[in-house]
Amino acid sequence: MRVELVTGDITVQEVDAIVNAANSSLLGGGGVDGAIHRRGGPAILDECRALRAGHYGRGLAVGEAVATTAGRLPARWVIHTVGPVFSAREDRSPLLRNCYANSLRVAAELGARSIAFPLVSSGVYRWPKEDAVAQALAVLRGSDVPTTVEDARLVLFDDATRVIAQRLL
Ligand code: AR6
Repeated sequence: MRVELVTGDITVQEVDAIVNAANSSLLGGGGVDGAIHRRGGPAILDECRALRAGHYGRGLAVGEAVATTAGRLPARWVIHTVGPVFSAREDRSPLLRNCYANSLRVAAELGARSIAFPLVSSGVYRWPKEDAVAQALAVLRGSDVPTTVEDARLVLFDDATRVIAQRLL
């Protein structure tokens, strides 16, 4: 799997699947989540509501991933995942890595060959950006997740974060 760093907005990425930094409710929020629902239109929220009415009655657990349509976005699917809220007292990094690994597994079930990830947990959930990049790359550059994905993009929202990521890559 090729790993590429990109600066910009995840909603405009022309890939098979984009990953949403969602919350357990699956019913929307700010940051990446807000941008995806705004640009993708109501079809995404409709499918999220259907998930909540079915298998995900209690919502999506931290570290798990589930797919919906991407509505009007250029991508075919949105893979929703829930990052952990950063804690200085407790190491929640295995949960953060699960977000990437489980998103790749869902991508494999869909047959997606390209995927774009935001830097999960590094916004509202306050994960320090440099470590968030390190956790993402540990999974994306590791070889233990079976997937159909050939191209993975890590989409950084600003140049400062991209510089950090470039150094780590
Ligand atoms: N494209 C790419 N990256 C973005 C974009 C965008 N359009 N917008 C923000 N970022 P966040 P979290 C960056 O807060 O920390 C929501 O309310 C941002 O600068 O979107 O996992 C959900 O509903 C940051 O580096 O996700 C949850 O309640 C990174 O994306 C909660 O926030 C992630 O920031 C999830 O918080």
